[in-house]
Amino acid sequence: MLRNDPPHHTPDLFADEAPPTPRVERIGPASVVLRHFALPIAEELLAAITTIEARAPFRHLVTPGGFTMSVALTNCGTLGWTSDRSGYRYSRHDPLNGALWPAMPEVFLQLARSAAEEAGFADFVPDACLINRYAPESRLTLHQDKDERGLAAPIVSVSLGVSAVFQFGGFERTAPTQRIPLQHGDVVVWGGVDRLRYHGILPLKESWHPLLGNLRINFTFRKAG
Ligand code: MD6
Ligand code: FE
Repeated sequence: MLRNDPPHHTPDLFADEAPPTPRVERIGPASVVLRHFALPIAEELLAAITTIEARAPFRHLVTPGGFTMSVALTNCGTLGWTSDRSGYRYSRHDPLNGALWPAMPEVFLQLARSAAEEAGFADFVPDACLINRYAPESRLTLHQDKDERGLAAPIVSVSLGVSAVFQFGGFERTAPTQRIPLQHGDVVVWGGVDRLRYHGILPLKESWHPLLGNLRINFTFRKAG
């Protein structure tokens, strides 16, 4: 503001806005949302995903119970998560073509490590990155992430594109859930005592993001092996 503004000066358009949300929001004893943490590198991340999906396309997996998931998934890293009628598992090979999953880009590794560190988990080295793509109405019902061997390591989860509502529950499916809106660039980190909490994503609302149209992409880094 100019110091000698006349009294009738047009008010600052932003002066009445709520203060920006805190950069770090604690959602559990060992869980935080790092608001906009990935924003500066969002376009670099999306370019890397384009390269990954050229080799390992997004697909709708079938659950052991015979349902086709509404979310489309691919992976990068040494281990990839897959599902079919015989169960959920981590595999070194993409079942679509038998090839190794694409390598984890350096920019992914650095993001995972720095976000984990910001949340108090030093030296996080993920070996698996699940990439989920949501179209309008896609959802992820409440689940626990328990197929990983490395339950001591945190999970780092990055949201890009259209906003979604994340449900963060307890240790039983029926426990009450917090509803946390996740926006483009937000990163969730959790581990420790929260590592096995139920969580999910409510059906995606039709909406528009300049970089991803009506889609949301989420990727989660884990130590699976
Ligand atoms: C999603 N995320 O945000 C789904 N799992 O689209 C997850 O299922 C998830 O965000 C474990 C840890 C963090 C997550
Ligand atoms: Fe999960």
